[in-house]
Amino acid sequence: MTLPVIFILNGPNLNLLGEREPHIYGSVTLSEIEARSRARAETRGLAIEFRQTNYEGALIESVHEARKAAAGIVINPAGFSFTSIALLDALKMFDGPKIELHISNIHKREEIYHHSLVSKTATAVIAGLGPSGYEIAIDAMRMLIDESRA
Ligand code: CA2
Repeated sequence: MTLPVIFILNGPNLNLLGEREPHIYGSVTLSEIEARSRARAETRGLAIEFRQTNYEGALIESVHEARKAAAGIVINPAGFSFTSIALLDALKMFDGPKIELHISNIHKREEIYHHSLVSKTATAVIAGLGPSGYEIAIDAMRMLIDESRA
């Protein structure tokens, strides 16, 4: 039996995680987060497609691809959260569960980080749990997929 696939999409600058601002984002790299996500997905009977891009169009194309290939999307849109109506529009066209994820608690930070456009279409939002948020998002995605099938 083929496992449901979850797309885990990461936006701009997250490739540099672990290199700067450890007081906000921690010292874990995105590769380490990917490895932890793979291990967690395996225990939950899910397959993952883990991607990072610094380009808005590439992120949108991954969302389009997910419409055919994924049972759910976990997305850390990073800076595009606050600017991209195009990303919001693409996510609106994805019918399955969508979890918006931020490593930091965006609401505790400066005003420019308080209004995510992506939240307007997200099934759920996770913020402030650090890199563990990815593993928690995978657990939550398993629950949402099971609920949608019940
Ligand atoms: O907390 C998050 O996950 C964010 O989505 C990260 C974004 C920021 O614009 C959001 O407000 C919250 C920024 C990612 C910056 O990535 C860095 C990588 C290395 C060092 C510092 C930041």
